[in-house]
Amino acid sequence: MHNEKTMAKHVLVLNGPNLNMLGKREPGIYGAQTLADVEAICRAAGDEFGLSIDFRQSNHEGELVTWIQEALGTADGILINPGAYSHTSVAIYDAFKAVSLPVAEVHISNIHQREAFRHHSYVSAVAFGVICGFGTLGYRLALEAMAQKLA
Ligand code: CA2
Repeated sequence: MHNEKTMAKHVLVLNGPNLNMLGKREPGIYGAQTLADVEAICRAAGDEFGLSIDFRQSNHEGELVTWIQEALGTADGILINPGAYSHTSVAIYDAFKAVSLPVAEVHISNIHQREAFRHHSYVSAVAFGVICGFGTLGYRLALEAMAQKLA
């Protein structure tokens, strides 16, 4: 966390289950870019918008909850693509409620164009904004919005 106006704001970028598979399977839905490519997009956006980026992925709900809890006092905001936990996890919702940091939610695919079970996200209720369907560009757009939010 940075209180000085001149210091870069610190954003924790979290990716949920199976996002480590990006670029390796289902390119029709998620595109050809890998998670390493997404990290590079976030680091470039961080440089452009004056944010320092901590980029992580986990397949484990509890690990994501722990990272959200630890963000209290260490991060200024959280960008999350919660993956399938978007649609199931009250635990992640509760963690965000507990830390009350600004949250931006990103989905690579348009979840509203897909199966009905993907149409609801618990995280959306605690996010200041939600982006879906713009592919990996959504991460960059969300970081621009986060920079404005934290300015
Ligand atoms: O569109 C998104 O970003 C999602 O959060 C991706 C999740 C899905 O459960 C959400 O409904 C929408 C799944 C990520 C799985 O990514 C894969 C990538 C390549 C191959 C297999 C899975």
